[in-house]
Amino acid sequence: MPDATSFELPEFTRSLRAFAAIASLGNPDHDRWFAPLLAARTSAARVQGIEGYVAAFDAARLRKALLDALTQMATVRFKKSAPDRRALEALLEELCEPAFTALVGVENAARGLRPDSNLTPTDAPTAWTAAVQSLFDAADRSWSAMLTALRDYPVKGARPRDRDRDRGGDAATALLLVLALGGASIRAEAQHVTLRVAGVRADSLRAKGFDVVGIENGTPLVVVDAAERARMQSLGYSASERPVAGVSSQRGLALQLTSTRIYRSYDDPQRGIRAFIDSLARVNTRVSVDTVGRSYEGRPMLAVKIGAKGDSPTRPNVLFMAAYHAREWAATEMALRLITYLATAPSSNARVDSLLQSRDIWIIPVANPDGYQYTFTADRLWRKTRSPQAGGAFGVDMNRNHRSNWGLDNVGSSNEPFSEVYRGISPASEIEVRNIESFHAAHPPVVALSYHTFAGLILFPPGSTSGPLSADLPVYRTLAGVNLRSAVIDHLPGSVRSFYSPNTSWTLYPTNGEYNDWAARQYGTIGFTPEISSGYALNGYYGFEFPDDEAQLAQLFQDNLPFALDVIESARDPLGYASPTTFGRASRVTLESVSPDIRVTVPSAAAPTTTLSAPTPLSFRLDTTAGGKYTRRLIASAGGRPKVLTVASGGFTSTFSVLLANGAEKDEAGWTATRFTVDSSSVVAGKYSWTTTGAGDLKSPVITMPADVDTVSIMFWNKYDGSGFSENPYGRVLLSSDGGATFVPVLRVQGAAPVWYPERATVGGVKGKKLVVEFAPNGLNWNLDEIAVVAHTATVAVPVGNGTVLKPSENPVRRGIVYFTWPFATPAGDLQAFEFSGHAVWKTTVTNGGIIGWDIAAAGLPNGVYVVVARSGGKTVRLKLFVVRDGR
Ligand code: 0X9
Ligand code: ZN
Ligand code: CA
Repeated sequence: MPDATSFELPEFTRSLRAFAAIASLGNPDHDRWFAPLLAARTSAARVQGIEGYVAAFDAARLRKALLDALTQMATVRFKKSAPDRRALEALLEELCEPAFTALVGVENAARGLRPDSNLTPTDAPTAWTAAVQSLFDAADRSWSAMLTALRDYPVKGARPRDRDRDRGGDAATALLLVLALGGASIRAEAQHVTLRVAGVRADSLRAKGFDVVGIENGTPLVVVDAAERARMQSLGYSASERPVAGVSSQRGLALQLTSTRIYRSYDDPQRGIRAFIDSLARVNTRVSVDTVGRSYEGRPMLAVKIGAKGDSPTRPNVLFMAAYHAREWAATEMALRLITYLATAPSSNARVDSLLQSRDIWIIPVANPDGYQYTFTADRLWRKTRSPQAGGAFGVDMNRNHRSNWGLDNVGSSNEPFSEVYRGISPASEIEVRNIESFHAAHPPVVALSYHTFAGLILFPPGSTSGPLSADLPVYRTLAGVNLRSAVIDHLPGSVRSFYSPNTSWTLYPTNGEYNDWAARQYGTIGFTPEISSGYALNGYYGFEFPDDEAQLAQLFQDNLPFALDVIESARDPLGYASPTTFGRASRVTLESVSPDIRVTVPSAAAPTTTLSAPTPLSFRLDTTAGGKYTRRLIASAGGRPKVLTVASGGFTSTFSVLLANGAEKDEAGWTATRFTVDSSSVVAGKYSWTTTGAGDLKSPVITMPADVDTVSIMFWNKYDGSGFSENPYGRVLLSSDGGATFVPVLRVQGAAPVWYPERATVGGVKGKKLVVEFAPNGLNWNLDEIAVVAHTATVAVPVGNGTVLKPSENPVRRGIVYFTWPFATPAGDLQAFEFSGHAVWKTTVTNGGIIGWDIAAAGLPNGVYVVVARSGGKTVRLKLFVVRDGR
């Protein structure tokens, strides 16, 4: 604790970024600006005691010195033209507003040190020190802003390195215009712009904390404010402004920001969202309005409830949200249109009618009202909230602020307050995020959509690190679909997407503290982040600024409506849902991999009693990191590639036969590889994997399907380096069922998968067919390993045990494998089979009850009569089994 008479003066300059930036070295303006502060620091260090400190940081003197510095900057540039000089001075003063505001803070804090102050003698020095630190931070921030602006006004005769390296320059020019028009409320310097940054990869920019929002012909698009732009320049990147279709480059003018035709600001008393929703609720009995709390600046966070007013336990909850990110106006339009659609659908619309009666539906059209309003009044590309943060920064990225995986790493979010993906000082530091989390506690959603823009994606968890897949993947896939049959088809003219790519979130990029991961972990919510719209219309790139145009917004809504309705409908029984849009439906057992480990997902309820055999029982673990409210993933190490795999789960047994496997190993002949080569630098199993740099193909030999097996799965492990921002490059898997004459695509991968993970495609109707599998990249650098072609041999129902009788899957036994339902309540014991002579032919230890398979075929046993005996804790149950297999 510092006491009032003597306390240590901190360094103050240590945390300053711009102060120490390379770009500022040897810059005379830099020295002009920081000199008064450094001088104050130096003279404070020479004295002892508060009075001396306060005198050294005398606010009035510092204000004058700083203003003098600005005058000098303007004077060296406009020696002859007084109006230009005054305009530049005014601009610089605007840019330095944070510093001048912080000076007021120092002044007030100094007052607290006076003997007549009512602050305690211990608090006052702390407050004063903090105020001085804020002054340094604000000065630093101001310098960043000035650095960019001053580049547009090179000093004549100065060395070229002091000159502009990137003449984008619009921001400063626009600002002068604003100033010239007199008193417009918008400060252009504060506005974000979109830059093209050539010659650097998106992931390196992301790693440096930049807000990469797209990739255009390989060139990243980055949204920056003045300080970020300066930082970008100081790193030596060559950046140029990306014009936005249909948007004037002089949007700094208040007029252009607020005069929207379709879009609604939050606060506008006539057309604003609050006004709109209030009036809708007044005239429409299906609509009621609630607030989930207030934003930092005190705006009510409106939640529109459609249908019955209250939350009934008999109606599953559905939640829609939009505008976690302030600038994503089209997402809010989507939510508003959904409200209107549901509220006004005619009662003859039987589907909507029944959904409204049987679901509790909430829609929060603006999750971040302060930021959203700010995009109408000050900065069209503002993303975060508007709460003040350390060092004079504003706002936190709400989609980095949730309480799960918060701050996991600095790739998926930033600890730097000025960053666009700042995660906040602590988990759920933002009142808006806390309000949303409390809403979930009160009304846990079974399913949820958090609408964002733009990229044409339907993302679902997990998203914090590359590689893992949700155990509820079958449910996410049913609703969102796959690339070859997505839930959302993009019909917008000029769009660069034809469909929204449904995928696990990390295929865009990993993030942490995001909404879907949190809701899935906390409430098992099946949540999606649709990144609606592609960012391009007929007249080119619009990015976050989707055209303010009724026809196009109406089309955007129409494209996204089927998925929204499916999500509402699925809430009754997500696992059992059959989507009319994707034609997807979760199967009882989903096989994800047979090698190097066996991975299956089964319904959660059946997971504890599921058994795997290949053909003898395998021990397995539950994938506990993958979540899974509806299905769970079991992982067993196969110890080599299995030939047959049996999954006995929930009263059914499914048998899979591996028809063909290939892992690029030396002894695996029969595949034809064109521009696919073997690679030993990264493998899933064995010594090699397949690799290709974007072209060629890889074909299997002909595989004959068994005459009585209809369905086949092609499964493999892969990684690839496409981009979540575009449909290209991609890779496809094609299947021929006529021995290689013709092929149809059965799977398409795209996005960024920097680590190995398993993919699969399942195809029916191939009984007895001659199959050929082909991998065909389209510009994709693609690695493949452990490819397996697996026949879905059989699924049979097994009767449930009653405690006294051992029940087989069939008797007499006609198949190769017979399954028994463990008859005891106690899970451990053993199961044996004896020839009628009494000779034991099979024994297995049972640890976890369930369904146990006996592979008679693999054991090569003849037809005849066997006695099967189950024993557990002194109890014994016997069964006489007749084996009558064909030709034995
Ligand atoms: O970065 C985000 O929060 C979202 N994209 S946006 O352009 N609207 O900002 C995507 C988040 C999806 N989750 C992961 N990628 N993990
Ligand atoms: Zn977003
Ligand atoms: Ca291999």
